[in-house]
Amino acid sequence: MKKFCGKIALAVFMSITLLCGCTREFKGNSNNFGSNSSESFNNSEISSESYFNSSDTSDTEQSGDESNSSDNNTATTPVSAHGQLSVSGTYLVDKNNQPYQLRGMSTHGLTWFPDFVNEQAFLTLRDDWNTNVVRLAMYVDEWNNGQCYMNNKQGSRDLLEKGVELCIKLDMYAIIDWHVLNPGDPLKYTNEATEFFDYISKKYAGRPNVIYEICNEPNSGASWDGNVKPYAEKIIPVIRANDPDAVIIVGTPTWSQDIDQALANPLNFDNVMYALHFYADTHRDDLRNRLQNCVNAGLPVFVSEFGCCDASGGGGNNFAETTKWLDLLDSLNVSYCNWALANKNETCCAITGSGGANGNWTDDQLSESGKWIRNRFKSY
Ligand code: IDC
Repeated sequence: MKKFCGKIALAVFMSITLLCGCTREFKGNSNNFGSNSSESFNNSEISSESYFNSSDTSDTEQSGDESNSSDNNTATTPVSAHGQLSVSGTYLVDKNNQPYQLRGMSTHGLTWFPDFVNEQAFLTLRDDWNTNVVRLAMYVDEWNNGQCYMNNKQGSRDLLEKGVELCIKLDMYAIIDWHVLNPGDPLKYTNEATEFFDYISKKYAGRPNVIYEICNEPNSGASWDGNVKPYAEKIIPVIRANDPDAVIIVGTPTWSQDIDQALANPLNFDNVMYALHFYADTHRDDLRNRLQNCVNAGLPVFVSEFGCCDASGGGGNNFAETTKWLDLLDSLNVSYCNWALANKNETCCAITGSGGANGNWTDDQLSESGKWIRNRFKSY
C-alpha cells in the first residue's frame, strides 16, 4: 500500500512536471469546446519523441500486480505501459498525458459467439495482431431471438466478465459495450442499464483496463437532446460514483453518426468521448468531414465500431475507403475497433467459418477483411 501510494505520488509529480513542461496548449479539459481548440490540440505541438516515448518500463503500478501472469512483468504490454487513460481536449491520453490511440477488435454479440472469449484468441489479438483493446459487445435486446441481456442477464454478464478478466490478465484495455441496437432508444432500458452499470463499475472500480460504452448505437428517431443525453446524464453518475476516473464512451443518434448533435449540446462531465461509427462502403466523405469538423471544434471522438464493408455488415469490402478513414483517424489520434471477431459467414466478420475461435489464426483462417485489418494493425 505504501509502495502504491508512493508510486501515485510519483505519478502525480511526474504528471505535473510533464504538464508544465509540455506545450502550454496541451492543457484543455474534456469540455473545452472553445473555437480555437483544434489549434490547441494540434498534433504537431507534441513532439514525436514525447508522443511515442510512453513505455515507461520502470512503472507498473496500474496493472494490478495481483491479477497477473508473467505477461505483466514488463511494462511493454498496453495497460502497464499506459495506465489509466483520460480525455484531454479531443485526445485520449495515457497516464503520462501523452496522446494514446486504442486499436483493436470488437467481439460480435458475446452470447452468439461465446467461444471467441478465450485467452489464446485475445493473446493473438495482442501479440500477433498488435492490438491493445478488445471491445466486448453485449447486445441489450435483439428481436427477442434469445441470448441477449434482457433474456439472459446472468449468461451475458458471465461472458462479459470473462472477457474483462482476460483483458486484465493480458494487460489489455477492455470496452464494456452496452450494445443498444434494438430498441433504438437507450432510455427504454434505463433501469436495467442503471442496475448493470452500477454492478459492473463496482466490480471493476479502479481498474485502468476498463472503459465503459453506455449505448452502442441509438437509432429509430432517438434524438440527442431528448433521449441520448438524458440517458447519459442518468448513467454516467452511476458509473462515476463507483469508478470516478474511467473513460466513458457515449453513442450518438442515427447509429452513432450524429456527433454534431453532441457537439451542439455536450455532456457536462470529464473523461467522456462520443462514438462515431462508420461502415466504409456506406459512409464516406460526408461523415469524414463531419468527424474532422467536430474534432476541429473540440469534440473528443471514439470510433468504437467500424466495418470495411457496408452498413448491413455485408456486401463487398471497400479497402480504399477504409484506408481513407483509418488514415484520418490516425491523423486525429482517434481510437478505433473493428467489427467483428467472429466466424459468421458475413463480410464484416474477421474469421472464416472453419477458422475456429482459438487464436493463432493463419491467413487462410481469416476472411478478406480479417486479413486486411490484421495487416493494418501490424503496420503500426
Ligand atoms: C450485426 C451483425 C449481424 C447481426 C446483426 C443484428 O454483424 O450478424 O445479425 O448485427 O443483430 C452495427 C451494429 C452491429 C451490427 C453491424 C452490422 O452495431 O450490431 O452487427 N452494424 O450490421 N451498426 C452498423 C452496422
